[in-house]
Amino acid sequence: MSEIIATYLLHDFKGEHEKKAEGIALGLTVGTWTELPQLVQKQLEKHKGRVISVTPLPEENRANLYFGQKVYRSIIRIAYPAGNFSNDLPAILTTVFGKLSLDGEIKLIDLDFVGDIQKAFPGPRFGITGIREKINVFDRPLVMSIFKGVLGRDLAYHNEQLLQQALGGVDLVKDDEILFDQDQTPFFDRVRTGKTILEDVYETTGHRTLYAVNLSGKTFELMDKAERAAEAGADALLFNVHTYGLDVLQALRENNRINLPIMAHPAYSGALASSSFYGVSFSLLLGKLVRLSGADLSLFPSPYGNVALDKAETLAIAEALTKNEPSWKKAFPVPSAGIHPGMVPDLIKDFGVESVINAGGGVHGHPEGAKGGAQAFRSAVEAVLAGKSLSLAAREDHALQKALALWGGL
Ligand code: 1AE
Repeated sequence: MSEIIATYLLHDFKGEHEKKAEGIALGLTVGTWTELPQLVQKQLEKHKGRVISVTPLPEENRANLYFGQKVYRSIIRIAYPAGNFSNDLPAILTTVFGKLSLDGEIKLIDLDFVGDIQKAFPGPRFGITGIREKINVFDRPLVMSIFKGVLGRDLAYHNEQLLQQALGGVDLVKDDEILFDQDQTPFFDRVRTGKTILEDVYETTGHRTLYAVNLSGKTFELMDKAERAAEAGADALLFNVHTYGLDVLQALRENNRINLPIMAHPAYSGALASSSFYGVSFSLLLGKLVRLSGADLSLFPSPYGNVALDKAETLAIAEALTKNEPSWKKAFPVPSAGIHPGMVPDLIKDFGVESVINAGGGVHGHPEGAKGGAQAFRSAVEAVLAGKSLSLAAREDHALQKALALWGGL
């Protein structure tokens, strides 16, 4: 048997949640039930949604205050037979949270893919292990930096930033998600010149850095553009998946001519997942769904930076990306936004070694520029893994010392 089990958080003002759950299970599958003749009921039985559980939650003052009245809360789980939809996320999401997302105070918390339906979703092509193999780093969190302040600048400026970041020792450099294809630094020029620079760095230092170029443009142009990027020698793709849709990510992942890691950016996901009462949970959207659609890395706001998420939520995203799943490789959690070297001990404590530490301003804002910023991150990681405090490590490390003096952590 193959089915999708949806878990919802329900708030309402009457408290008849069993009745509501039954209404959803029938409404999103066979429509009405008890009024149907026996024969029709028999025919439709295999399409009928099934309420698995309705679990009342304790009253919450915050919810009562928000709605200005007493609110009843519960977690409800409903199973939808896989025979009701084609094996793709647009059909699944339309079934389990299509009209329902517009119908009252209800939030989609999780989806379980039970049985053969798992095979319809590829998961990451490379995953954590595949990316580690590409750069030959296996025993520490990876360090990534982000191009900053490159809008309106020319290719020479862009390339110099790339060089400095790579010389500082970052493992990955990604485009800013707001850098689209434009005249000063066209997409394919960034790919080609970036490749030459990073090859030179590898030959002179032995350090391998991968560059994730922002795949942007009209949806129908993406496939061809990504194929040509792969041919031109791109290392990886950055993809603003939530403005295009998860199924577009999956289509890129499933194209064997695009044999590249894909980095999912969380831009726009806040519009879908920020509410406590509506929308979709962050762990489902930025964790499970981007993983099974094929992202190798998923960025999300950390609990400590300038754009922060609740810590439990970030840990749930990381868990969804890295949990053992027979059908899908693990994807790298990339807690991001406002990260500086002083946060490295917390990042490693909370997200472990199988994560990517990612910073833009925290690299480029370093008093000695991007190279110094990158070095400070690498030193901070080294110190934490050696069990040293950052302030102790900074006594012998100039770049780290300057970073901690600027951003804190000494
Ligand atoms: C959550 C995404 C973070 C991101 O893409 C980005 O550009 C962060 O920049 P900084 O590190 O906050 O400067």
